[in-house]
Amino acid sequence: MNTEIPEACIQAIANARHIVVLTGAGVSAESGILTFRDALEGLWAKYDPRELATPEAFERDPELVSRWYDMRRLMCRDTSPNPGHGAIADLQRRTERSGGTFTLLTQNIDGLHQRAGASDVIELHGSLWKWRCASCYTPATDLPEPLAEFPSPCACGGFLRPGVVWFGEALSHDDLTAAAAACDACDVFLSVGTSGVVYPVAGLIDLVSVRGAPTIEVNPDVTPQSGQVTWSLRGPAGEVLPALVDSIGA
Ligand code: BJW
Ligand code: ZN
Repeated sequence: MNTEIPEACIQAIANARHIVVLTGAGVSAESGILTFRDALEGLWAKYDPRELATPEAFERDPELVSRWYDMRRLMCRDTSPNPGHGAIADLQRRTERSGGTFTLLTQNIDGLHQRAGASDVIELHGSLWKWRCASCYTPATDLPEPLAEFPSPCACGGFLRPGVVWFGEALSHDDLTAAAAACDACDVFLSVGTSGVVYPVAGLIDLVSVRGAPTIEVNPDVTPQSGQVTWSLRGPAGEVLPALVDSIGA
């Protein structure tokens, strides 16, 4: 790995009593999950994900939107966590073993952090694995893989939808409050694989920066936050994070 990790960055993580990690689609890229802004492949190439991830799209074409999310659900089922997910889970274990606090915030809906062994993950944009009725909100259980019908009906006459947060929808108040409280209290904030353009999550880093606490970004590309963070580690999460965690002796 060519990315050099500054010693001060390693020490900031090694000495922190409370670490917040915020992840986005980039952490799952090396598991073969397309990031949100990647062009979709094959059958789905003609659709813009930004236009499918809305309540209006589901209302207009529930079959199309159900098929898209079900395709993604199966894609996530059929892949595995990568070394980036593993390093985050290792860092959580190391931090908690030594009596510290670790808060893992993710915008991802794929469940790969949990499969890598992370616990208490705050899924700010929901989960592909928790569907519910769009009309009566009843949670759906034992969904077939793939779904049997597109869209799948609820007993109330409504349709099932994925338990994710679409554009224009509110994030869970409790999750957002917990995320903000962690950002207000942490000693170091690590942002991994997010383009940093989707609010309110993109604003969480400001709660850390304003206090002068160190912030770290892991991303192969420049983001709107690159000029603001204390350290920008340029490279893929699956390489940078294991190197970072190794260097603190987790
Ligand atoms: C790698 C890598 C490797 C690649 N290693 N890295 C303030 C200003 C302007 C607009 C707004 C605002 N506040 C709210 C808005 C509106 C809107 C918004 O933010 N719009 C912007 C786009 C302008 N926000 C909302 O609508 C939110 N709701 C809201 O504000 O509600 C208000 C309300 C209050 C009360 C009542 C009602 C309403 C909701 C936002 C929900 C976003 N949902 C989605 C879809 C989830 C389901 C699904 O996946 O289908 O969440 S959108 C999509 O973007 C998804 C992602 O979680 C999210 C963030 O994307 P992410 O994770 O950053 O991925 P990418 O693809 O953008 O970037 C990948 C990155 O990885 C890149 O940087 C790569 O370089 C990098 N990378 N390989 C490391 N190997
Ligand atoms: Zn219903």
